[in-house]
Amino acid sequence: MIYDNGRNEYENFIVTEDKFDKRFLGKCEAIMALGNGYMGIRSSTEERYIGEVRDTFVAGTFNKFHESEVTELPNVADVIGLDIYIDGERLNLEQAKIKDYDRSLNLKTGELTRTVVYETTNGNELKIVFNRFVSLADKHIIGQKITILPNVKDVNISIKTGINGQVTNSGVQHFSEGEKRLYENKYLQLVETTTQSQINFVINTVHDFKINNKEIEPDSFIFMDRRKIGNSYDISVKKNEELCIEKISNIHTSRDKENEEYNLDELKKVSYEELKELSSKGYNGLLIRSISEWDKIWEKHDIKISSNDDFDQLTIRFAIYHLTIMTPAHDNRMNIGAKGLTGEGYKGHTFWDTEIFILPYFIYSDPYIARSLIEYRYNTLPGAHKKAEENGYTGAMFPWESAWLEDGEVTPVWGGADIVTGKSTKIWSGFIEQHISADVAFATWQYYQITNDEDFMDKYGYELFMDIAIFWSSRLEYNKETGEYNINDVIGPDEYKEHVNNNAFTNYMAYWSIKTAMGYYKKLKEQKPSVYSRLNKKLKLEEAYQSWCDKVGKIYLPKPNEDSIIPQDDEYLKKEIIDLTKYKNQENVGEIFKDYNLEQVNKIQVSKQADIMALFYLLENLFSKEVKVANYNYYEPKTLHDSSLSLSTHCVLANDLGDNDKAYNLFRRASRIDLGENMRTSDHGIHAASIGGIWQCVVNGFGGVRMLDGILRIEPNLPEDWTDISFPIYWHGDRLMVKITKVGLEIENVTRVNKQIVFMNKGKNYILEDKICILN
Ligand code: IFM
Repeated sequence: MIYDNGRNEYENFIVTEDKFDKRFLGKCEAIMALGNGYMGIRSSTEERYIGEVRDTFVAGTFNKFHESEVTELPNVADVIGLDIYIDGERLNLEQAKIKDYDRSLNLKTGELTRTVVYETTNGNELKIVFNRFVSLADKHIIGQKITILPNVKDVNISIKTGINGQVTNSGVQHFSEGEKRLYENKYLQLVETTTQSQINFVINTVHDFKINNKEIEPDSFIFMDRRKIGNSYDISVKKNEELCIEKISNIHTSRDKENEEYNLDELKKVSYEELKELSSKGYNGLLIRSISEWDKIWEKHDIKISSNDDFDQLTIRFAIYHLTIMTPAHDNRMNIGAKGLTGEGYKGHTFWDTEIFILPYFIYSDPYIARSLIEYRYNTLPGAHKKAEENGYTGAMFPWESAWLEDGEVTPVWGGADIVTGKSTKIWSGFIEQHISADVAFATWQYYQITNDEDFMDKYGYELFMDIAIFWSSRLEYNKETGEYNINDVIGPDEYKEHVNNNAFTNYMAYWSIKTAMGYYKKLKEQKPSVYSRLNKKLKLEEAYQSWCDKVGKIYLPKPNEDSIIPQDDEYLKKEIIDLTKYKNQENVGEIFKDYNLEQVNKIQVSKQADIMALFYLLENLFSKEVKVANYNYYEPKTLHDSSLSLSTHCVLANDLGDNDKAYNLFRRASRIDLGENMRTSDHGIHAASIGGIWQCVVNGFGGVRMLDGILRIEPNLPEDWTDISFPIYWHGDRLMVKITKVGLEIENVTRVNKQIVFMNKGKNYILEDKICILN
């Protein structure tokens, strides 16, 4: 991989693969994926290879293939793939004598470009340039352009191209076949319908050809096959002539918000007409529209980092790019998958990754989108109630993995191999990883405190809080011996510890959820009688409040022991301690499972990811620095960072605790999870939470931005290698530009909705009006 190919306006905006290696197709398919939140397409090459994973996803279009399987995001018919034959020889880089190769994703424009110069077996030399984008302006549009230039001799070129529904999710076909049709001898259309959720997909595509910029109409021949429609084109191209093929496609579904009223015939017509109209603008015309939307993204969100290593600047842009393309900002019935829209990993499901790792970026940078993502949780309340009922509780028990609004829990039950039993490992998270309900409450609170969006709270936020507190109250278990309430048999954030009692993170967060709901209960009763009476009717609030009052003070909250260590759960500190050096130095995550199965790992003091550290990060004010340091030093050496969610939290914590070098080192490791040199880490898709975590490292960590009990705190601590950084944040509806240098901090209120904004720095309160500078 090459990271410094960008020049001038594209400096630190370009990610490049400089060598074709079929062993590592997955890496660039995922990290160079294209998308716009409506859809995402893995960047598999046009020509096919064994080992490729060719995926196109449309957000929120889940399907359940069979009763025995869980709902997943189906892989939609492919328009990207096509076969190119040069004098009868299929383009295949495995066999070609490659003279030049470059595949680059331009993060600034969202365009993917691949240039190949190669020698054919009959002594010709061809330069082929492939360009591609998924439009950020016209969200249904995919543009492709292929330019072919024979350098030595004339050639006959054949192209087989169209729409290919013969794709699956690892072998599972989610679609029944629909109509295939060629219109006006030019426009191809394929209809397919998901087998269970009955979502209609209409995919259209059209091709245009030019030689030396002059339109041509090559001989064509239509073909149809099961779930497949296409055209073959034959074209003769002379030496040094340039053949340019443009393929413009669109995808529409019956789940599109704007299509709720449409029937299939109308959808076919509308989508076909859209393609006709938009394709007339040509690849370049459509690309320009898309780029102008990308320009707005960069203008609004770009973060400038002056570092000794330019990779740091590229990294944050890589994060902003992916945060943009992974997010279905257009529809509050949808959320972000743990792999975004870049792979089949985790089946497109939403986890706490959104609330704790990704939402902070949106809350501080694009609150409108943050609101939509939390509204999704509100819309999934029927599923959360269903889950609570199935488990004998009341209130909102959010599913660990979430898909359709009404689904409830969709975590698969069986996972990877158990090296001891030879069976599949049971995935307990869907049954007992329950902190997600508190995570949703926390995100709701964070959104509210940072935006002051009272309308959101009235419509959704207060209700979420009340419903979540009702769940926790019903979940608490009374311990007669201690007279306290426990939460037994759970998995905390650290998934290497299953069936534990009193996971500190879960207990504290449950306590915090109830406490905060109680505060809101009083506020509603006193200040918002109509909201109160609506919710009281719906949720029997008075009764609920009584139970919160009875229980909240008796919830068991694990306290620091004589060494200041908070037990992660009732048993953790009693477990065996082993030498973890081998696994701490591993190149790939999960090496421990080559030696132990999960049951054995359960018995060792080893953690997969941040657990107590995540608690310190969220409820920062509850713990002293001394306790934080002691716990960091105790737990981090036992943490393998086998989850991509771990490094960024540790980075922020290390920075808070004053170990700036360690923090920077952790940041560099976090930023390499997807973008780095390891060619295997992203095979199943990028790590969405870790990408949100990169932003957290930069803004919450080194930038020192935090909301503490409703107050803005900005307390930067730049790495040694950085000279300055600047970034925008939104606070109570105002856009603030924060600039941090080695000598101090400058904050400007660009929008001035609020006359004054109070913020804290090093224990002192400041008032921001227009602009303020604080010297170190
Ligand atoms: O949500 C995470 C979890 O914390 C660790 N395993 C992967 C999940 C999805 O990213």
